[in-house]
Amino acid sequence: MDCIFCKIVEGTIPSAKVYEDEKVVAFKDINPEAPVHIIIIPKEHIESVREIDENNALIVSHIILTAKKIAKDLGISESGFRIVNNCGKDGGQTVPHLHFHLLGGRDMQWPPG
Ligand code: IU
Repeated sequence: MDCIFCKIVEGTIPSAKVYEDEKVVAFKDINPEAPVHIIIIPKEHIESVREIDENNALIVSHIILTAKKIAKDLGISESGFRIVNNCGKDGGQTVPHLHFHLLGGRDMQWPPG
C-alpha cells in the first residue's frame, strides 16, 4: 500500500520517533506548528475517524493515553496542550492514515482556521 505513514511504521521512511509500542507510533511533525508537535498514528492502516467503529474504537483511547504520556514526558502536561484530529477534505486531513496531532509549548488560539 502506498501510504507514507505506513512506511514510517515500517521504517522504510525515516522519522523522529518519540514513542512506539505494539499498537502505535509517535513522531515529530516535519512541519511543526508549535514548539511541541507530535503525530500519533496506529500501526494498523485506518484511513480516518470515518473508519472507526465498535470493532476498532479502542485504538482511539490508546492514542489519547499515549498523547497524555508523551505530553508528560515532553514537559507540556502542566501548562496544557491540544490534541487535534482532522478528518476528510473539509476537516483539513492531508494524509489518509488516521493520526492525531499533539501540540503544546505555546498559547493556542480558538477557533482554529
Ligand atoms: P493533517 O491532519 O493530515 O493535515 O496532518 C498531516 C501532518 O503530517 C502535517 O502536520 C504534516 O506536517 C505531517 N507530516 C509529517 O510529519 N511527515 C510526513 O512525512 C508527512 C506529513 I507527508
